[in-house]
Amino acid sequence: MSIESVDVVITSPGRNFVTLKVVTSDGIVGWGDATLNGRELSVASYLSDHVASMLVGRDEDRIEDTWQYLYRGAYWRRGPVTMAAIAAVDMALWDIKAKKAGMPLYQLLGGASRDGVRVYAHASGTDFEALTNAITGYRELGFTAVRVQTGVPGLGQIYGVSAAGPGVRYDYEPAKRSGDRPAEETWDTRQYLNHMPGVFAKIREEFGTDLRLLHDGHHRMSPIEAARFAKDVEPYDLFWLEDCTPSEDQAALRLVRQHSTTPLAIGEVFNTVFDYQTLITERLIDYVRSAVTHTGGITAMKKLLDFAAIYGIRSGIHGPTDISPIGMAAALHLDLAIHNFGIQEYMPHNEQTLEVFRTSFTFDRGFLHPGDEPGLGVELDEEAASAHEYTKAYLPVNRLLDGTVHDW
Ligand code: GCO
Ligand code: MG
Repeated sequence: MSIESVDVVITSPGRNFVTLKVVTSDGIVGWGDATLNGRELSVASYLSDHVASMLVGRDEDRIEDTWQYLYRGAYWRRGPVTMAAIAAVDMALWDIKAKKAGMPLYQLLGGASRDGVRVYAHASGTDFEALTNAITGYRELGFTAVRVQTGVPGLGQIYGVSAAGPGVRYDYEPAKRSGDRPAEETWDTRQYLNHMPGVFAKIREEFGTDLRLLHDGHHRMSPIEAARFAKDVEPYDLFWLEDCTPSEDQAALRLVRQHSTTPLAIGEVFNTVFDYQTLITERLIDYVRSAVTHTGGITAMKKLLDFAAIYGIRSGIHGPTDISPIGMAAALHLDLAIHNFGIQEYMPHNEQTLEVFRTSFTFDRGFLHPGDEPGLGVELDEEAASAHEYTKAYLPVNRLLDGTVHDW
């Protein structure tokens, strides 16, 4: 048996997704997520122009060999485009292998280590009232953990805050269909640092100590600013502070660690285990934030999480809406199987997306399960997908008040 065809499906049910379809000579279909937000077509081209023809005729069971063939074989290593392409192939091959075994993927990864996967939702609001409405809404839905982002007085629309006003919002979506150029946002770290700790104080007063609270700094602070922030919010018991500094500077977190016990999470823009070498071996983080889709797939992610486990570091796999339900399924199977699971991000996809990608996920009082269908448990409906044409969308560009470009 061998791989017979490899195709790329691009669809845009409210947002863009790139999916790889691998079919074997005996008709088994495997799906992989290759979505790279704002740069989708580059991964689609990498796969259809350069990878597809190499896969046809290969033994679909040789997953590790295929991974090394694409990673080492390209000579040019790492980077989000390459690693998203490899991830899509890897996921599709694991999907096929588990379908052949007649088992949900997590069984092949060692079986379930827990009954369900604790997930966190995104609660946001332009002001405190809108934010508390969102938190209350998520608590009523059963969530035990929420990420909190809120507006900063004096700044306009900023990262992580739904512009749609009070209430529970499922559809915060940073990629904007803004024509040929990205939309722009404004930022001022000083105003943010002065505002945010007070918000956490009020949330603890209002909601008590049970609720797990997370926060995303989205790479905007310098090391010394991040150290101050992590120290200021220490009394409010954050589950984690994410991406407090620009992540490529691994040594920056040494300073943050010296000043605070607030747990740190980083890695959604990383692509390989090498991006974590200092962070993990020096125990500078508590949670690994990579997406399976952007880190070379299930094969690479399992190795990364096993490496982290040796240092007592846990998983916090990236799961925003720009990871397709296929990438999310890959995360859930890993989450269920590994011992060093921490938490899983969960931004539910909109209804249009779920009509294109049929999942078998179940949600029960704050915990997700990938379901027990053989394989990843997600099937793409190609007819439904073809109704949604690709539409260019970009993540915003961020500027300081004086116009200087800043990390978004
Ligand atoms: C998160 C992330 C996302 C990213 C998005 C970019 O923690 O969920 O920061 O919201 O901004 O995935 O494509
Ligand atoms: Mg993030």
